[in-house]
Amino acid sequence: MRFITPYLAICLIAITANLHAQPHANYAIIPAGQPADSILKTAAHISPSARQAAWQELEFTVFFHFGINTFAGLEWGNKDVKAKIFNPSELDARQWIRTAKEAGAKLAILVAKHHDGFCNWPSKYTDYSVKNTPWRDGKGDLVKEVSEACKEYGLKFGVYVSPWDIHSELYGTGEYNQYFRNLLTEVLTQYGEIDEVWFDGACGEGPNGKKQVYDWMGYYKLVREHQPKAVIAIMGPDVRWVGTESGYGRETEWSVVPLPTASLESLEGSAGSTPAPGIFLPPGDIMQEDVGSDEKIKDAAGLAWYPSEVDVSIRPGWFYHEKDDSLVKSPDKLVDIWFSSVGRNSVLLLNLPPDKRGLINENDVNSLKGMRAILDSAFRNNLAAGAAIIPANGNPKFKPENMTDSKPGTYWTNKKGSKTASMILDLKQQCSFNCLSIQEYFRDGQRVESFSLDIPDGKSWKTVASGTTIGYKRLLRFPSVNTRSVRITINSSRDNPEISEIGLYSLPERLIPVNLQKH
Ligand code: FUL
Ligand code: CA
Repeated sequence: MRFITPYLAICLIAITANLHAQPHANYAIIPAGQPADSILKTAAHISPSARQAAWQELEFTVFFHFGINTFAGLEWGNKDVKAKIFNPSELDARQWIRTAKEAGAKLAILVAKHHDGFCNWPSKYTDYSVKNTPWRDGKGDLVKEVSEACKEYGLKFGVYVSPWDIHSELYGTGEYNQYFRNLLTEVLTQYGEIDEVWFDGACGEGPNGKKQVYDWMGYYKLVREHQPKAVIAIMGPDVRWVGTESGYGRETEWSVVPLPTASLESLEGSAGSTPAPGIFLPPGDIMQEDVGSDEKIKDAAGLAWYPSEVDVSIRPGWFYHEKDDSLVKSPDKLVDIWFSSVGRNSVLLLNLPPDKRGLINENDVNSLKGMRAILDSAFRNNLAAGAAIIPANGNPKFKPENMTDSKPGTYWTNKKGSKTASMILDLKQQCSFNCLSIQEYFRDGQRVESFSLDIPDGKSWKTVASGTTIGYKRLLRFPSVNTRSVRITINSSRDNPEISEIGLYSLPERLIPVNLQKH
């Protein structure tokens, strides 16, 4: 023992503890034979990486699908579409970003290359790009223009680079992965900071009828090397596709999910080409209704913080088509989507496809303005802000007012190990409201499994709304109530719940879905 200094001993204890519970890591490998309650506790303490946490707090992000398909009238392209048809007459990336910013978006993701293979920047590795188009006499660079507009307006910038390539002759051959890595490197190194890299999983046929085996680990390695702050989304280890393109996330949405053995191998580094700790290949079954319940994780060999992103287009297609001009989603529809994505522990990624002029169409702009106006007015006045909060079993170290200080970094919790909680909010006057917003201090993990909101009913209480998971944020709508006090109960939780924010709001009644319009 004489070689073990106190410092070394502390390190060894830390390493051993880490192997078991992995506190504050965004994944855990579960040793065989762990009892279910210990797995649940581990799950409750898995927390987002710094890049995942920063991404989650963005809440609302936008996509721009724009490229050769905009002019060909296609969604996926075909190999015969000529580059020269790309010719936006009034392209103004500043208008795109201004529109996004005014709608409240915090990050914009540009399709740099879609499945058609056309590059929206003048790549030196292919002729199929903006450099062989009449736009800006072949001198344009859309990735540059959008990234610069993002900097000007203070939005974060992301890129979509599709590995599927309908045009490249190399696709399906041994050389394609190097070609794709070359394109990716250009995008990752020429445009300043990138905060999200979006990889679609589509793997169709190329021009020679062959499919490609993608080198995911090689792609991830480039992203981590050149853009360490960027989350790698969808076919990547940081952000999970919610599983639909409807705009509606799950009511029960866990950010911690089980990982299959293949992913564990890459997590542990035994796959050989692991680019960084925590990198894994996404599990294949993320479209199912239940991705992370107690039942799902009870036999897990590994768990990871893998939060959900809800992508949806403001139009029927991902690219602009004139015939869809009358089919732009209405402000009310977008607000419903907001409640069902941001309000269900997900980040909303709303696609705004610029038109053939290279502008976000007036119809889309108007819908976005309408959505923003509704949200601004709905969330302007938190009726719980000045409430006196009386918790039943609080931990005295945490002030109840932490839940109404508008600071996501402060929270209240109850006694350690206690998995239920209850609190009464005295609103100090009669108030009318129909919406509850509640947030967990997600940087410590996601824990709440069931909660409810009650109002006084004679000598007892009556439940007016209830939910399962909370996570980063949960919004519940219900028919308006008029009351001076409410009770919030956490009925079950994977460990002591940490609540960072509570809000009570009043929405126009038409925004309460019909199926919720009675108590
Ligand atoms: C899908 C693609 O196939 C669509 O064209 C679109 O880019 C969407 C966001 O992802 O999988
Ligand atoms: Ca707070």
